[in-house]
Amino acid sequence: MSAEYKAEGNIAVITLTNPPVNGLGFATRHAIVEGMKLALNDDAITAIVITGAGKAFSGGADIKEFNSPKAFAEPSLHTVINVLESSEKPVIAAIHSVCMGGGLELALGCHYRLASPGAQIALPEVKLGILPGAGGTQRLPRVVGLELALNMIVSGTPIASEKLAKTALFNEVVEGDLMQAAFAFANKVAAVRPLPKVRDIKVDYPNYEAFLQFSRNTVRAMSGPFPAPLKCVEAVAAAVTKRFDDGMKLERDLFLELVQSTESKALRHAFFGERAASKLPDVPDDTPVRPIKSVAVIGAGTMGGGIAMNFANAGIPVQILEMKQEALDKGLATIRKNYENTLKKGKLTQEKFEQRVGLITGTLSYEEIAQADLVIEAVFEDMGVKEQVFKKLDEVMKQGAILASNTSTLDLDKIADFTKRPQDVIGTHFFSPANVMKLLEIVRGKKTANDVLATILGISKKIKKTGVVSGVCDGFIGNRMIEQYSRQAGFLLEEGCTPEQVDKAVEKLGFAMGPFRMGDLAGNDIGWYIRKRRYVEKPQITYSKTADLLCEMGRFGQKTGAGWYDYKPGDRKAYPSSVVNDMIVKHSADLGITRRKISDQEIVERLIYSLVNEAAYILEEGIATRASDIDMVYLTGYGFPLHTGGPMFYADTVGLPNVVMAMAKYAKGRHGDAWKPAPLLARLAEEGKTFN
Ligand code: 3H9
Repeated sequence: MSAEYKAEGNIAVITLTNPPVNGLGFATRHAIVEGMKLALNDDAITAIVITGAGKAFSGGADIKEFNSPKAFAEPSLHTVINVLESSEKPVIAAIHSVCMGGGLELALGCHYRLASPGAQIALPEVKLGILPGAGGTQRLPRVVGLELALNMIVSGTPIASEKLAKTALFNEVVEGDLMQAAFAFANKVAAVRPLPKVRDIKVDYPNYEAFLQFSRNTVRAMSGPFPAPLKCVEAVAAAVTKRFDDGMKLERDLFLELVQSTESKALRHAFFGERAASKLPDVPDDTPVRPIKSVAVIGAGTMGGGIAMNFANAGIPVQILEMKQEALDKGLATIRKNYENTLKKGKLTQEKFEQRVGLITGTLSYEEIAQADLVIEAVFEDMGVKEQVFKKLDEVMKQGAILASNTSTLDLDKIADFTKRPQDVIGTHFFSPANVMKLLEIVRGKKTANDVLATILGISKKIKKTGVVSGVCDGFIGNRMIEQYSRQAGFLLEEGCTPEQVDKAVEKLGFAMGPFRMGDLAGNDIGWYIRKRRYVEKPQITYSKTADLLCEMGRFGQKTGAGWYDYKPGDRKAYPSSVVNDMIVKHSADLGITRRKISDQEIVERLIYSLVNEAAYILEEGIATRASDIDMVYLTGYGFPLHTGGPMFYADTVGLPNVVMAMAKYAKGRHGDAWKPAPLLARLAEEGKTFN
């Protein structure tokens, strides 16, 4: 049973008991209906209170059931709500903590609703690419008004219950004991007949047509590739333009359409992917964690500063260590400026500004950071420099401190072995700008202790990052894959594309930025530096020389005012560059390549399938724990379009046999060796299976 029935004198109490958030799965729905039968058949019962056990009233429909027949098995959520609404005895919802989605729809089917202050009230279905499908779009406007309901449904943002106290959503917002208040209320309304039903309320909104048209225009402009927001407007509109039952039918049709859409499946995949990423099969949930009350960051550069801000934002004091006073002052001034900009934009209060700036201090002495619980090194990406830093950290840091490296490509096991405590060493690879980007790649060394991993996974949540664990390999998950993508981008230039054509093709799919605009933003010299190392270490790997030629021209990107594109002073817009395009054409001629017209489809396939193939190796080698971890890396760190669900989910959607078939075609072209399918990919394609 996922709901408990109990009679407290003349009041029946149905308590949802489906942890963690009392999702309204099949068993819970069934148990609610059974509870209602008991209450209605017992003459001694005069009213029914519905509430939730634990940390939620209800988080809504059980999303895990969405792809199974259980989602719509009877009693469906509609049936449950009908049973409540048509009950001859008053039904009162006692709401606390979380009341979302189907949970709120269930409450709206009750005759009365009481809430504790601070309860999060939302219809967040749009964030999963669907719309409230159990009457939410029809009932919420009837109690909070058309405008507020539309905002809540289109944004999915939770509102604290006390802010809705004046609306007809709640009969009371209760300061004291919720259940006691619910019993008192139940006794008060026990004899009321007829019982109030939300469906009977009329939505009153003069000039609703103008408002709805304005909403359609605004939402259409904002929703990009996602169909759900506009459908939400259509469904809410029906609450004012149609009879209740007709509005319900429209809502149902739109819900069924959206729930099948790839965009919704992708968003649901990302929802569960984000939560799965924090779990490791060999690190149990009850693994002890080390307390992190203070942090030190080595290096006050852009990366170090950004990393420090994350901790200050979470209320944790951070020391930044630099070698020279000048560099330290510059770093601290940049941080202050960043916070000042946020303050000016009104996104930070003066009090928070001062608190955060006050939490970040500077030092020139390793001895002064010795007591920090966690130290993160963000120095130059060079093994010799890392060696010096880690030997020093090993010497000065207190026992039990976690020693983390922000390396993006170097061998973490080697770094760990510079110390006598490799079990305390871990990689924390932040993405630039580190105070903005969601991804934190957590690199697990061979000797990293489980409690160190569990601590960093916990800290990543605290600083609001999506933490994804990677094993040690060159580039870890993200950069190892991006190398294959960059190689293809380079080959495409040699064969006939311009940087603009390549960028536009993937940006049309929804990428935040194509590879060349990205290179100009990050600095083309970084890749150049890495390739020079590779030319020595891995001479068997081939690269297009175009990127080297570009760097030899001094075109490092936005920071030098010129890269793959031209830039004008004070303007970040990328202008196609005739100098670069001439260089590319000449390079093709030097290689004896006849340039050809390349379709957008070929560009997209080559870029994405090169990521997917490398990812299949990564998965098979156990560098990534699961395919959805790889998707989370790309969705949160590399601007991969959310509506596609990440590279692995995208490949699953296209169909792995189709991916392999396209790869076979490209294998016949130049650098065909890059297109040999990874064994895992080949096997899954052959068996008709998917990554996720
Ligand atoms: C809906 O209602 C459709 C209807 O309109 C129509 C139907 C016909 N189902 O986020 P957390 C799990 S659609 C299943 O870390 P928090 C989650 O996976 C639904 N599982 O906790 C995780 O599991 P695990 C509309 C769910 O305290 C665990 O709970 N509702 C659901 O930070 C803890 O999650 C939503 O979209 C669910 N509905 O935040 C609400 N919700 O431990 C989505 C959570 O195995 N949920 N889980 O990894 C949330 O926004 C947050 O989870 C919530 C709690 C605020 C509730």
